[in-house]
Amino acid sequence: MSAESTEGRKTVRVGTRKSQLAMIQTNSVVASLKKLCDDVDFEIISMSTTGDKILDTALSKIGEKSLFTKELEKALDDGRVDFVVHSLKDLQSTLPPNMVIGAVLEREDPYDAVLMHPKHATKCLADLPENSVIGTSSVRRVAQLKRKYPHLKFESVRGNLNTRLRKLDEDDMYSALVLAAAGVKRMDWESRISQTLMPDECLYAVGQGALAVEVRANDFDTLALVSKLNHEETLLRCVAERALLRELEAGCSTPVAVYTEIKDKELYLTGAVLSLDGSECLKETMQTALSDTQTQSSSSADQQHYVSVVAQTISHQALKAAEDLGIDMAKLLISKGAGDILAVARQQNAEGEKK
Ligand code: DPM
Repeated sequence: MSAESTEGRKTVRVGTRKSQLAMIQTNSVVASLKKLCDDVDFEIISMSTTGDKILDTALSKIGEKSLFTKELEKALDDGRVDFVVHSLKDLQSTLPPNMVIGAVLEREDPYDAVLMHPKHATKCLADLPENSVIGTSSVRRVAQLKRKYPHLKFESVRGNLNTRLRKLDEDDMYSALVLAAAGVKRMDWESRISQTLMPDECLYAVGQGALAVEVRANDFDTLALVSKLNHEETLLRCVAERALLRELEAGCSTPVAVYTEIKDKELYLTGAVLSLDGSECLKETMQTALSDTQTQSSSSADQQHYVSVVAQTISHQALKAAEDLGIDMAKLLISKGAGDILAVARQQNAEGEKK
């Protein structure tokens, strides 16, 4: 951790993107930490990322990985900030080797939501006229929704959430947007949600709705501080989801979708891999027992990573079971042809990029 002030209080510097949503998320994490430890001061340092600057290209077509995280990770690496708050779904399944996820907070609503143009306010997707245009840059959403709603068209829409909502309301281009309900709720726009997409029509993205705190792997003081924020159930679900993504060697711009649930100490994972046009869809569900018999050894020397997540206070058996579930799901999907579907999707994304 960083600078100690004259009164012996520590100041922890927190990195964040500049968008309103990112600021809301970071402020809420800092507010939670302040409640848990009153002897630490926090300084929020905001910055723009590549993803914020390139607004005219579909996300899936920008070759660059870690679009929204790279500049922040650089600041973390340089020691300019002590931790960074992210939407977990924006964090790659493999982080730089000296970075870890030190906390995963309780998940907000993980589903996707439909926000209608005011003139369609009372409709749902099924009621929209033929060829209505739905704004989303997510290949995952497009692939799934094309299957369910073949009468609709899908167009990329970029920019932060404020920009997108303005485009929906003021341009006549889009009949509706599909956005993560979590972001919409954090922005206090819940009243704009006309429809929430349930798992039978649209599975969510890996990590969607959960916030994560990224820390330097060797900064044990900050790790100890932020670990207080962990939400065990969210963390175990997200470890399984991230393990699936990592094992499929897929990124945030590939059509991979999930659903997870913990019931009676069993973790359930539904994973899906789709072709970009939705014509192909592999979908499987598996489960594993989360035994909680083992207690922790909390020596920082034997720090274990589970898809870059460090959680000293959560049973390693449970973490391992969650990670293995994601890996087994990837193997099952690959045995059914997921590798080919993803290879074609990657190829098509790359072709789109050249045009
Ligand atoms: C990632 C995707 C999107 C974001 C792809 C996906 C959506 C892109 C788009 C990986 N990151 O979901 O299939 O809508 O064009 C993002 C949002 C949030 C985090 C906004 C959103 C807020 C919700 C959360 C962008 N990242 O998805 O509406 O914290 O999970």
